[in-house]
Amino acid sequence: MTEQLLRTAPAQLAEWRETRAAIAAADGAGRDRILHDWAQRTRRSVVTMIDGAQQGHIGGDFSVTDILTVAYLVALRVDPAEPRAAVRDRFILSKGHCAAALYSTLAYSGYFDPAELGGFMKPLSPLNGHPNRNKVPGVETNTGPLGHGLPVGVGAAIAAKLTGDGGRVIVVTGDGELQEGSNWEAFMTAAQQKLDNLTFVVDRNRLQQGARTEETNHLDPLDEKLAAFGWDVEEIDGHDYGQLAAALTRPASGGRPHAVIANTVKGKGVSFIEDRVEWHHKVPSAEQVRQALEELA
Ligand SMILES: Cc1ncc(C[n+]2csc(CCOP(=O)(O)OP(=O)(O)O)c2C)c(N)n1
Ligand SMILES: [Mg+2]
Repeated sequence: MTEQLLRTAPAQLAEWRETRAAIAAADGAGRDRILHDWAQRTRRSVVTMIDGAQQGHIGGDFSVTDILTVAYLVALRVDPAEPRAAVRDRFILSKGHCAAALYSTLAYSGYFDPAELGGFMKPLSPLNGHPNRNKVPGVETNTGPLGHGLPVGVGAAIAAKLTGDGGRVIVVTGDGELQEGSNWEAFMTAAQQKLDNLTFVVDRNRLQQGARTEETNHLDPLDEKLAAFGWDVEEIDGHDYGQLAAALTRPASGGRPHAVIANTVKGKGVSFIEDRVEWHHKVPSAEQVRQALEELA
């Protein structure tokens, strides 16, 4: 393995641990407030990173931010001080074009110093446009070419079953990404292998690159298709922290893998970016950066 350029950030790690403990101790409204504040900071970070790099995928970053937030602050049993601990849950962001949201989440969880986020997509920065497990601690597998995260997650879930270490795997794909046939092979294999330690979340924002999913490949009825493939399926509001927390911590059930259709808004949180196809990878102007940061304050 290549030597990691990024190291654990102790102060940030302490903040993440305190925040997780505060969430665990809070009532529903208190938990939602903490998670919302964390997610909005992530979104502001994404805006700043994309502004600095003058490239990125802001719409998909914003739709997946709440999912990432609940995964790392509530669901995953991980230790950012030991990203390669032998026993750990694994999170795979298959829609790797949304690296800015993942990097921000990892940095604010203490995997590395948030100051590094300023290097996003700059020459020699480990924070490439797509996540690389050999460069960024916390990244479990390289993604970017769509359709690979779920098959890798199936393999990780099989490995956890073989070792019996109790590890769980969460994979997030885009909805346009489900046009990749490799996902459907993985759906079949996961059911065949009874991977009840695998949770698959689809970021169902109904937009892909350049079009609505409905115009290209409508996917519906996605719940019935996944159920027919042998999965336990639930549909949630992918911006509702309570629903996300319940879905991402649901205990293994009867040998069936778990699918979560998370209905989201691409560009969530900024009025002029929400649900607009051009914001898949449009870069905000200076004035739009100012307005976005104001709306996310
Ligand atoms: C195999 C592959 N084909 C094409 C692309 C280019 N690409 C990057 S993002 C994207 C659209 C993805 O849409 P979706 O999965 O719905 O993601 P989201 O809406 O969450 O951004 C495409 C086609 C790619 N990364 N990989
Ligand atoms: Mg989409």
